[in-house]
Amino acid sequence: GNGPEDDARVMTKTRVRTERPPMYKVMLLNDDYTPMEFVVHVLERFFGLNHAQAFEIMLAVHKKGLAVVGVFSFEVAETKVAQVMDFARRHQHPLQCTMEKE
Ligand code: TYC
Repeated sequence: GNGPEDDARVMTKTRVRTERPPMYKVMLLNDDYTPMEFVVHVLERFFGLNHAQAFEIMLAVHKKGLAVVGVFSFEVAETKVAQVMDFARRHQHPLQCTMEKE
């Protein structure tokens, strides 16, 4: 019939959470003073790039003003940025490294 009990079923399905955590682009910025070899060294040391890959990214930053070095979880990205900024500061180079949500 059409009694009040007809619409009494309650939706109980819960959507399974399949979203991935946000990822963050780590970027290097160009400047006029940091030596090219220093940037290549940074890329090898903190991003595990081989010399050819490091040189390629350094040149891209030099020509375009900035480039994405890698994409990481928030914690890893934050650590990379801090490591690069600290290393650059200790060597008195103005190299800048930033992160941005993808
Ligand atoms: N522009 C710098 C130079 O000519 C090299 C450089 C490349 C600096 C990349 C920073 O992120 C950078 N010495």
